[in-house]
Amino acid sequence: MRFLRRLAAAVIALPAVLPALAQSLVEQPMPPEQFAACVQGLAEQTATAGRPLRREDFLRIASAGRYDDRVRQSMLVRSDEPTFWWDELAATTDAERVLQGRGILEAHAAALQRIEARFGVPREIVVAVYGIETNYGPAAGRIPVLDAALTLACLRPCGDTASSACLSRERAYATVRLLRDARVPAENFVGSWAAAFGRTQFVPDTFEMIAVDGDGDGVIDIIQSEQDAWASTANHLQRRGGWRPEQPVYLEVAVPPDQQAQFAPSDTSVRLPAQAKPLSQWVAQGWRVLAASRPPALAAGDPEVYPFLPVGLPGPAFLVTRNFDTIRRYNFSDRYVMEVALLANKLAGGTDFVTPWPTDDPGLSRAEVRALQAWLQQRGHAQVSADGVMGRLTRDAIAAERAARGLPAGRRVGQRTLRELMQP
Ligand SMILES: [Ca+2]
Repeated sequence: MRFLRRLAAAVIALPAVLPALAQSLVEQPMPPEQFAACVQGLAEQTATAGRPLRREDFLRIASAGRYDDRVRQSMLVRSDEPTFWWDELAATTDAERVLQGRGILEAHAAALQRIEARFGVPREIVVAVYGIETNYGPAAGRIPVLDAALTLACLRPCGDTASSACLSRERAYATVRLLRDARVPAENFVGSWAAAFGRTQFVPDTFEMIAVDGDGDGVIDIIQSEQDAWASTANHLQRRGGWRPEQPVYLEVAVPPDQQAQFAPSDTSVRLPAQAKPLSQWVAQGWRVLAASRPPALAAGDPEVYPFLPVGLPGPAFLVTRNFDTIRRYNFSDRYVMEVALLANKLAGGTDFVTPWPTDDPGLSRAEVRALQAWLQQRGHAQVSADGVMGRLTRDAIAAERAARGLPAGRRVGQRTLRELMQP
C-alpha cells in the first residue's frame, strides 16, 4: 500500500541522513525493556508537551501501547527499491483512479461544492488527495496509531530538545490526548507506520490543529466520514500555505534552447523556488507554456512561478506556482505533489503531460500490474498477490522471470519489457 512506502500526509520530512544515534536504534528491533524505559521517559517529559498532558494520563493510556517492529522496518526499506517517476505516475493516475474519482465528484457534488466554497480549494484537488493517500478508501493502514506513534518516538528520540522541535515526541503526546479525550474511537484508530490515519491520512498532531467537521454532525471523524476527511484536507491546504484558487499547480513548458544546459544531463531533479517570478517574465525569456497541458482551471493573471524538472532534460518541464508548495506541506515529496496535481487535472478533464518521459519502457497501470501478477502466479510464484501494487514479492518474481527469459537482470518491467516477458 502506498502509505506504507512513503511518508504519509502532513509528516514533516525526515533528515536525509539520520543522526548516528537514531541510525543505531533502527538497526535492530528494540528490546522490550528499552521500549518500556523509553515510554517512561516520555511520561517524565509531558511538561514540555505543546498542549497540556498530565504524566499520569500519559502513562495510563500509553501503557496499552506496544512496540511495533513494522515501523522500524518501514524506516529502513524506504530507499531499498528505486522507483521511477513514470512508473509511479502511471499507477497513481491511471484510468481506474480517474474513473473512480470522477464517480465521487459526481455522487457527492453538493458536499464537495460546499467544501470548495468554504475553503477555496478546488474539489478535484481534494478528491485527488483522497485518491492518492488511500485510494478513496477507509482502509488506511493496519498499525494501531498509538503503537506507531510510541515506536516512532522511541526510534527517533529527541533528547532534551524543546517540544516544538521534537516532532516524534509531540506526535506521541497528541496521540495520547486524542485517546484521552475520546476524539477518535480507539477500536478504529489504526494507520500507517508514520502514525497517519483516516481517509486522507492525518497524523495526530496535525489532526489536533487542522481537522474539522465537514458533515455538520458536530464530530470530527476522518476515519468514517468522507466529508470530514475532505474538509480537513481542504482546511490543511488553505491554512498551511494558502491555496490560490485562480492558479493551477503547474504549467508544462518548453525550456528555450539557450537555457537548457542548466537542466541537463537527465536523471537529476531540479527545483528552483528561489527563481520565482511572474509567468510573464518567463514567457518574455522564451519559456513557452505547452497549450495542450494547460489545466482547465487556469484563469487570467500572472502568477509567480519557478522551474521544476522532475528528471532534468530531456523530460517534462514545468513552471510551478505557490500551490505546488502548499501541497508539498501536506506531504513533503515532489513526486507526491505531481501525483496529486496530475490526478486532479485529469479529474477536471485535463490530459497527461505532453512531453514524454526519457524512457523507451513507460510505466504500467494497476490493471496491467494485476495482469502481470496473475501471470506470475501461473508461472508458480505463489507468493505474489494480484493487488496491482508493485511490491517486493512481485519484484522478486519479476527478477526470477527476467532471468529465466534471458532478459537483462532487473526487478522492474514497463510496457515494452512486459510484452517481452509475457510473450509465449
Ligand atoms: Ca463530522
